[in-house]
Amino acid sequence: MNLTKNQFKEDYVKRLTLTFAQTTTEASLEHKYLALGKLIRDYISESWAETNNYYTKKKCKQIYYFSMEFLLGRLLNSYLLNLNIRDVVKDGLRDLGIDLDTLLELEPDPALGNGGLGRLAACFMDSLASLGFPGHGCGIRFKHGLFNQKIINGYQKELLNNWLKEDFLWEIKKPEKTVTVRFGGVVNLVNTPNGIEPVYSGCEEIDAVPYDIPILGSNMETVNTLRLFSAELPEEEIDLNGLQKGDYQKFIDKKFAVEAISQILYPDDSSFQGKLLRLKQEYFFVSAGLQTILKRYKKLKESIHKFSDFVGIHINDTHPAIAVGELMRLLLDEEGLDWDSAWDITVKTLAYTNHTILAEAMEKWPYDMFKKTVPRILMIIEEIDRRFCEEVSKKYEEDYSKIDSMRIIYNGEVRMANLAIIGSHSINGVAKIHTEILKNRELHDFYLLYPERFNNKTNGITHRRWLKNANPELYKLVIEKSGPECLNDTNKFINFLKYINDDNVLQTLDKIKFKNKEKVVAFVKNKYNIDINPFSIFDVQVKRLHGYKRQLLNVFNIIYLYNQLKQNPELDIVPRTFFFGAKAAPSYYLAKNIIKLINSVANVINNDPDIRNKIKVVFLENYGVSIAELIIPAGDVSEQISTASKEASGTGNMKFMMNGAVTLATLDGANVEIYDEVGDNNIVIFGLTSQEVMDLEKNRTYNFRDILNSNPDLQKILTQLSDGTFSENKEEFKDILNHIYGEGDPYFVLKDFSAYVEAQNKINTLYENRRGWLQMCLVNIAHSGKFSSDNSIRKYAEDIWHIKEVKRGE
Ligand code: 26V
Repeated sequence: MNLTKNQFKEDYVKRLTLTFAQTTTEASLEHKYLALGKLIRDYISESWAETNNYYTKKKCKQIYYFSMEFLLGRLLNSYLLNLNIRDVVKDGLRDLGIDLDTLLELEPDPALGNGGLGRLAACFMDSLASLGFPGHGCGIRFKHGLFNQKIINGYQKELLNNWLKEDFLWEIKKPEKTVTVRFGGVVNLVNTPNGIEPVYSGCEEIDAVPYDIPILGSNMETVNTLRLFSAELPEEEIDLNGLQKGDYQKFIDKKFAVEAISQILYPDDSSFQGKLLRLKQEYFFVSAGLQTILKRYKKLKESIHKFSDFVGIHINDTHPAIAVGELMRLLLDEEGLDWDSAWDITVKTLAYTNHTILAEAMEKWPYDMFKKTVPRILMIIEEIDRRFCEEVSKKYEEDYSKIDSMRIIYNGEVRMANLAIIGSHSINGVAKIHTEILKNRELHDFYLLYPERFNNKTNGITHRRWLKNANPELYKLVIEKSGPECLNDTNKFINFLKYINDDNVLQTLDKIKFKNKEKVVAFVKNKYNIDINPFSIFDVQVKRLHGYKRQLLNVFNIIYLYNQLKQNPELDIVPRTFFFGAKAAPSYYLAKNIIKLINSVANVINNDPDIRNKIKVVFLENYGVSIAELIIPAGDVSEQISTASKEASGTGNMKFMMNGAVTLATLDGANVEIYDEVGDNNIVIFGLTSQEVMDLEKNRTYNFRDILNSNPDLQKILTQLSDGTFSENKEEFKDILNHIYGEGDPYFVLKDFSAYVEAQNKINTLYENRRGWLQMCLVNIAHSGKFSSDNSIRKYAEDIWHIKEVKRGE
């Protein structure tokens, strides 16, 4: 937008006085922040209304991205950047004696997601709006997001996240757009003059109240909407009679049970537990979202049969897969369509992305729970299942194993992935290798049945948040050197390659990285009172803590290095700081035990004078989007070391690459594609391939003892886990030891250990050649544009959603 400094100052001072009746000198920092936020909200509002009106007027096909999680991160700086007024605002505030960066730090970071899946949804929202696509988000307004992590004596403690403690600046409540969601009760199908109709009795009705957040595009034109629903007790349900009799407890219990639905985000993204509240959350937002979409559609006055020409709905993993049943219900029961027409519309409207192949994360609801909670939806799913079995048995005659593998209801469970696949016209994986595994192994039978539905859409990240916002100096350099065409097309980052031999550019890269590292040094000193060396290699593994991500492999190498340095303090290595950031699901004992190990190892190493500061270990508490924005720009080595075949894509890998780190990786997920882009000389690859992993798993031929018996270094490390080296309590690391000795090292940590140590040595050698290293960084940055979520979204738009960019005024 066009805004002069003086205009901004005038607007700002006015906003501050009108809202808080204070001048800039009297106002508290909090009020200064709030006034700025409110002003920016004003700037956005007009375009927001215009965008919506335009979409309706032009009857644009609109996409709704249904996701249980949106991990947005702070929004104020993104808004300023996308409005293109950040510099003006910064200067204007400075004139008024206010520091913008201090205000930015006051914004709460809404943590409405667990990890990669939720962050991807947020990146996609940004790209949709920035490219001018009509695409919105739909989810839950959790009162409490992902827990805040505290580390106490090396153990993770979970504290309640309370991001709504102060008003959230960016949401607008829309009570008039409330819809009702129905749970439980009994449904009977009765014959009426209008055909068969469901008659409900004894159900619970809940209000789904929308809160809208504007998603502002960098094109300074599009403002899409993220609509999050909050669960409330309908006013009619408040039993005045009961209240008059003084029966407050009943009322309070009821209110509590209803509001529970949007109280808190489930913090476990690693194991499915079949909890009733979770099922209610899923149906709650899906039903609310679909009802809202249908209401909007009615305003277009188009035939319901054309629904999928105007609406596309995307299912982010299986969490919203119940949409298949709910959309059928709305079309059959509310719109009065016949089964075949309803089914045709449903399949044409829905598309599904798979984000994991881990068996323990698959959503399979107990039949009885499902029936009790959403009886009408179960009836419909049973009919979908019956028809599906009929279709498959015609095709494959009596091949029951095929039918069993694909049908929805099986063994007393409702399998949500099967439901999503059968009810969607498109099924995609999130990296090439992941999609191949889905087609050839995990979903092979479905692939044979519906080959045309399967496609790959490699994940991406928004360079606006992960470069422009998090690493502004590097962004400036890339744009300055690679040309303004990069602004709208990150694929042009490749022009940066021209500077591979330009010492000035290489030096500038070095300086920018160093400054970013200094910021981290100051942060770590201030927060943990640990001194770290900005000249050391910053080796970073930040992601959820999970067995398959193998933080344990990283720690084992650190212990190995420690042992080496103890034996030979003269050992010539480049000083290294190992950073970890990771939250463990509260009930994931192994993961929590690994966190304790990292902290115990850190404690020993950081305080051992023999080590002479050659290595340090830092655990960054409460890893989330904000910490990511600090540490990723400072990373030299990006640890992407999952057991091959297990990480669907990974997106942290792309963020580090874009910020000029060298990836140390297995050939898993999108690492494979990063490798294909930068070539063998600009990435360090090690370890089992996914085929090898899958073969070992299939043949059950892996025996960790074979490795252990032939590797004294590993034997020593494992012994040290129970001999008092890292904890006085010799039982301290029993979950880890059981993971190896009891479970047999399911993620092949021991098997890949030697290869990893070798790869780490290679990193050390490569880093010693400063110029060579900087050239690798440059190559990585230049190729990173390929992994912008703008590219991913363009492909979703073209292949799956069939939508076009909208330019107002055309
Ligand atoms: C799973 C579950 C399962 C049990 C109930 C709660 C819950 C909540 C979240 C999840 C998400 C698991 C799937 C997931 O996060 N996948 C990640 O998706 C990223 C984006 O595609 C991808 O980069 C990561 O590799 C993949 O692990």
